[in-house]
Amino acid sequence: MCGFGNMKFHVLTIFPEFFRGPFEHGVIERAASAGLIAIEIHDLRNWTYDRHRTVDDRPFGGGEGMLLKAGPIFEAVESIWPERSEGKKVVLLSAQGRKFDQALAREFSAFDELLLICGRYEGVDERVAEHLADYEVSIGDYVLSGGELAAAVVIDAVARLKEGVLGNERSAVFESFSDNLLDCPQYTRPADFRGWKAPEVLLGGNHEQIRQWRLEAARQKTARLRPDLLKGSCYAERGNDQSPQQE
Ligand code: 21W
Repeated sequence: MCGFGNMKFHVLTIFPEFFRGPFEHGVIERAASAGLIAIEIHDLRNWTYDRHRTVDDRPFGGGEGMLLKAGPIFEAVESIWPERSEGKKVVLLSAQGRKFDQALAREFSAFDELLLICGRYEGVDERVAEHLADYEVSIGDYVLSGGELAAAVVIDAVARLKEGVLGNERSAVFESFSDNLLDCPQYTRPADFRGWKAPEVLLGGNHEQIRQWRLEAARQKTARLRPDLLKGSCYAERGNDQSPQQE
């Protein structure tokens, strides 16, 4: 676990209704009810002053589609936070951002407040990334329709790292990715499901054998599905090739 004390998340979006769902279940809902985290959704259109509440405009130089204007975004951030400080960080969710991962989630969990800006349309005026945001973050190499789903992903991953959010049942310290190995395969009853049997070793009580089986099974599954992770792992098995391991 990384951050101590409460943490506040602000989300700036043109679709505030989008966030009615994602945070009203399970771990995140309980953490919010217990006051460990707070989530405030802000409608970007509150910072427009024309009749049509315009948040977008055409890109200079031509091109497809529309961009979110800088003005309403700057005014929103400056009114949500009249004062900026070290513990408050602005995160722009964009397809061009740095790839979000568990290490960045850990870094974010040390801050007091995050303000997540959700991009839409063909993008956001670059002056937001250059002069307003502390971070520009993508959640992966695929194209989404906007930053809302990405903001929900970031909040979920960061919130569960806060002290007390997971409760005593499981410490975030032991979660996957901390040792560059995927979780080992797991099974529950029945031991024989449609003829597919749970591994015999897991049904016995030999804890040392079980530990060894789990480590080897995790290593094999990681090698098969996520060889990129294994490169950085102490569990990587060196082949006959003795050249230095590189990207
Ligand atoms: C996706 C906006 C692609 C703009 C040239 C002209 C936030 C996202 C987003 C979006 C483009 C994240 C183009 C992973 C994502 C997001 C909306 C570029 C194509 N090129 N993480 N037009 N993937 N996506 N438009 O898409 O705002 S975090």
